[in-house]
Amino acid sequence: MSSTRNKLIAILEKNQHQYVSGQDLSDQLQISRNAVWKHMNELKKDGYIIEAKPNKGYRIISFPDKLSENTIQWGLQTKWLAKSILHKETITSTQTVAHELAQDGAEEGTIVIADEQTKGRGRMRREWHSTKGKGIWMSIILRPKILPQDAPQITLMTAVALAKAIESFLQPEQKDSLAIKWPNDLLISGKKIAGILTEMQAEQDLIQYIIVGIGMNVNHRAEDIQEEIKNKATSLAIATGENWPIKNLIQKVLVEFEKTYEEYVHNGFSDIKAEWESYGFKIGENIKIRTFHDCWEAPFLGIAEDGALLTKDKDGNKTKLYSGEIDW
Ligand code: BT5
Repeated sequence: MSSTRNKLIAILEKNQHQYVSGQDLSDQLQISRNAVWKHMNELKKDGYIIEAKPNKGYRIISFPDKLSENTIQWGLQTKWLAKSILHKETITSTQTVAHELAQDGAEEGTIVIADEQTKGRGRMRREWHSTKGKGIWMSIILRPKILPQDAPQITLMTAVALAKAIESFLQPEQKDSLAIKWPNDLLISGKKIAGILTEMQAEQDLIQYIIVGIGMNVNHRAEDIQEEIKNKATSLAIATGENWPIKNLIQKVLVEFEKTYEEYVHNGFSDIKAEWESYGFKIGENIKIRTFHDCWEAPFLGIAEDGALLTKDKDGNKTKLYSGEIDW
């Protein structure tokens, strides 16, 4: 990715309603006018619509809807995350491809993102619907120095980052509708808009890598949501009545993810726990809990210092749950 091009986009974005002369651009970017022209052509290939008027200069008419490595990276305010991006229009599962890249030594912060997945998956091999161009289907490669048993905290940390990113686009009166459902779902008005899948490759006490998969329903209309999940799933567009700028949302997700992940790696889980609980769905209420073998109703008391769900067992004794589901 060219940092010159990144600066060029920033200048055009700042001057959206006026022309910027080729000379001005060439001075600001310290490149020849011919080089400015070449960069403009590259931008056009990526879907930017740019007007060029003799004696006036350049003006951006519209930004591309389509995603590409370039459009995600331009204007992205992260330090290390997504410096390496693999974007595909169609992919089986971004998780599967991210595993392959990680095994081949891809560095921490590499992301795999697609417009559509043909074999998107949730936990326990459940299917994850990934409608083309409507959502964020992305996997992040991480190499944290934490113990393998702490890896589930990465799911909770990711949920906090996603909640913050989404919240920054919501109107004040919409913010209360957003919640994190333990352990890996984001809900809006009680319906699922995002799911997180954290997968790990580890040897004894050493994590080789973690892949965090993020699936988020963004611009689905009601008819884009599959029949079998309609009663439980929605999209940001359906919930808010507006189309969302997917590229900007991806960039915000990446920025919040980087911040929250650094906070977690440096300070541990305790700060994240408080933030998580501020979004926690049904804390203090009775919930239906399902584990592999069992199903019961008990109060949701919050999450523990290590991220486990705090509740009561069937005999009313306080207990910690590390895996399972909450029905809602
Ligand atoms: C999850 O699993 O919620 C994790 C989903 C992770 C998806 C991402 S997309 C990028 C990356 N690549 C992948 O292949 N996966 C990751 P779980 O908690 O098991 O929930 C799965 C259940 O959610 C399904 O059984 C359906 O009931 C429901 N579901 C499927 N697709 C959905 C969607 N698009 N929106 C809301 N709910 C959905």
